[in-house]
Amino acid sequence: MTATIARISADEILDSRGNPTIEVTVELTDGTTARAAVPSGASTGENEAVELRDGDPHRYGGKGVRTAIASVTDAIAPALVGMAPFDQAAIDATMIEIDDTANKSRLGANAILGVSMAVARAAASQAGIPLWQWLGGCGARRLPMPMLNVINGGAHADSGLDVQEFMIVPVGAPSFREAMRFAAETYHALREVLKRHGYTVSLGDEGGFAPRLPNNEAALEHIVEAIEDAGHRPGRDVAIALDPAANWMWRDGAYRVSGSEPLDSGGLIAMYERWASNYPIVSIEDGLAEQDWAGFTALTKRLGGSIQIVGDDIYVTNPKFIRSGIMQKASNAVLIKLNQIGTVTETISAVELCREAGWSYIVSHRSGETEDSFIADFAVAMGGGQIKTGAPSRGERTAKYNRLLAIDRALGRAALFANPFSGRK
Ligand code: 2PG
Ligand code: MG
Repeated sequence: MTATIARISADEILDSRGNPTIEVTVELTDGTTARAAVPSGASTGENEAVELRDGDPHRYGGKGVRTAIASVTDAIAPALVGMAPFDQAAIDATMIEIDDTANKSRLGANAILGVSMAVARAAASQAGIPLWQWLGGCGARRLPMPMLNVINGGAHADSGLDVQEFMIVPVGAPSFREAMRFAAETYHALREVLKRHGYTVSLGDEGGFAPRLPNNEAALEHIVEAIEDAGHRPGRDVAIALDPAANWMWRDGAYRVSGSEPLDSGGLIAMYERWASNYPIVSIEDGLAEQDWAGFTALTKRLGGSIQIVGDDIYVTNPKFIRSGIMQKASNAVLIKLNQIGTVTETISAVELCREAGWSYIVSHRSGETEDSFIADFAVAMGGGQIKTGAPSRGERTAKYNRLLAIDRALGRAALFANPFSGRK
């Protein structure tokens, strides 16, 4: 007889910023136990599914998750006990039905996602196969190209930089393992470059450096210098990806970028165009603010032929918004975050939409993470060939990279790894 769900419980643990988050445990009737912990963003999109916080100022500054835990134990568990863990879609649909809101605000997306992920793990464990194989099937064997955030700005650091994430992409590496070597070497070279120029090398939320540089161009310059110092060729071996997270720059009807007059969409796009011609940039995420759909379309028209244009806050992994994006040609790629939408099933639907449109998709961490490495397995399972999960430093980031190294080892010669940008530039 197939095991069914016997018990679901939840605990309040800490994320990498020291804020509480939820960890869910699912136990099956045969004793199989699986856990999952939920991450949390700082630069969130307006339409993300709601993360339930207690709001009690006497505990964790209002950020406690006891109400989300109560959602799991009092509302979700009674409905799911007795169901088969293999019925991921039915389990997620049941939680969506009980919640009965458009943005998961009754039960909390943190409660729902914790259960959804833990159920997937329990199912994989019951089936006796790794999570990436359970979610991706026997064809899953593509390791993702990593995008590693090496200079942190925006809402992730007090570096004063407008661009939230300056990432390196080891495009010329022949394997995932070598990609991690290229990245770690460049990261260490960057530390020396920054020190040489007199900057501090303290870290931001995602493990990248948070130097108080005079402007965004200085960050790009120093990264190119670091790639060379590490013995790699800028653009050929290691390229650059940006997440300006432009919501952060949009104030009082204009984009505010230090060292420049207030800009409209056209001005900001012209600035990206300049950067793209001066530096080896392969991808720009959230180049415009989330309400600036026309700006997104204009940026895609302008640079989308040669560069990956990614939507994050504008789509919030929600098939409804991704569908509009496809109609409006607002980008050519989507950032995929499980907790923006709140269930494994809906996240897979978002990925399927990208595939149908011939768009790229990048599985992503959040700036507030845990040691949970679910997204590493998820990235291999979805086969999109890209992941972004921070610097090659700090345990909550290396947990994902190290899990991918383990999957790479398990796949051995069957592993596939390719430069997703080779056809573009
Ligand atoms: C982003 C993410 C992850 P946050 O904007 O892409 O890097 O940041 O989790 O703070 O939304
Ligand atoms: Mg983003």
